[in-house]
Amino acid sequence: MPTCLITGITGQDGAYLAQLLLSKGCRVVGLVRHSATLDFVGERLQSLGVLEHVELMSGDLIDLTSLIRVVSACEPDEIYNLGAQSFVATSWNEPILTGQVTGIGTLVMLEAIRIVNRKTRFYQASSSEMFGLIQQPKQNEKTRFYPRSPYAVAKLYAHWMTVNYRESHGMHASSGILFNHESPLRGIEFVTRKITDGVARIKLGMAKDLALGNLDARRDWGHARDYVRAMWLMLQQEKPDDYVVATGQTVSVREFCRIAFDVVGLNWEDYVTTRSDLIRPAEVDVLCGDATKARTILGWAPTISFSDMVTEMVEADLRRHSARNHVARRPDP
Ligand code: NDP
Ligand code: GDR
Repeated sequence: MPTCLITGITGQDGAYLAQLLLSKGCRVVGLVRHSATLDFVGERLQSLGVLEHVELMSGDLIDLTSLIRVVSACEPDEIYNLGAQSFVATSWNEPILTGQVTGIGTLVMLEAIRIVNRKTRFYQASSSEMFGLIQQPKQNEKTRFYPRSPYAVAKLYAHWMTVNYRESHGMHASSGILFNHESPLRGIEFVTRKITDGVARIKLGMAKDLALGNLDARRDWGHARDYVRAMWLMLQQEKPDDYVVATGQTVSVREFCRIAFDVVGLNWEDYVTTRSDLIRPAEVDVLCGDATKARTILGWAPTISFSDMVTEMVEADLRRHSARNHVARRPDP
């Protein structure tokens, strides 16, 4: 029974990955940051019914000693490094923290592995944001990078460090260059979840409109449940490598709005407004991935369609808000 350590286990991908690894019979250990509100640490894990099946150990990606302690104690066969300051817009306001956690944090984990046991397999959560100002219409593993945000620059540093440790120290270190992936567990600040949450609130009479930034931005959106499977497949290969994971289709924010409002029978143009302060200092206009390598070598392909994903997200937000409304309106006994 392999032991797997997940950093970022409290995030969207961490929760789905924990569920997948448990279903494969793995022992799952999660790194969690100390927090004064520790009660809420497992909300996503709880929603998938896996919280009581994972072991949580405290530590922080920017603290080498905590990582050495955790890696020594749980002796993982595989480490999935998903922990990051992952919200692109925040990275302009907190560029140094983003560099420390998202960039240097990866190096700290690689060092912990080199010191404790360099046979441990390592997965790095690289990002399509590294392509930024795209250099070719469909991006694959050979496409030149052009990061456009402090987040993307930090991810690029972490990506090359992963490659470097593979080449310098012979480590089984792989990097998944994942394009955007969403789900009902997506953080509320990301545009897809902001839209589906907004749709639910408008439908239930809790909000009148929804303010967004650049409606013309286009992304290659898949489902997180499909994408964590690709992470696991990468670490099951004999040789470490880098893989693009994407659907190969690109959809605009505007089109996402139309489809999400359609789910509840509303016309998006009656509700969506734009606000200039939500426009980014440097935008990534369009991303579209070519996952031929993942398909060929890993046998990976997405299974959940875009429209099914949007429907699942809208319905989950409707249920969540309806339940809250119900509790709020219940008369005193
Ligand atoms: P989330 O933002 O949902 O989760 C981020 C996780 O990182 C949280 O568990 C958070 O913990 C943890 N974290 C933050 N700072 C630290 C720290 N200093 N030490 C330890 N843990 C920390 O991200 P996703 O699940 O969406 O993404 C997972 C990874 O994949 C991230 O690295 C992201 O950048 C990358 N990625 C995501 C894509 C996507 O579309 N989702 C696409 C490509 C890459 P806490 O709960 O305490 O805040
Ligand atoms: P992204 O995701 O930056 O691609 O990073 P996000 O959902 O934040 O933005 C996608 C696009 O939508 C545009 N947009 C808005 N975005 C947000 N958040 N809020 C808005 O109101 C809004 N209006 C328009 C953005 O400008 C952008 O073009 C995600 C993260 O998960 C990263 O960690 C990951 O690496 C990449 O995906 C791949």
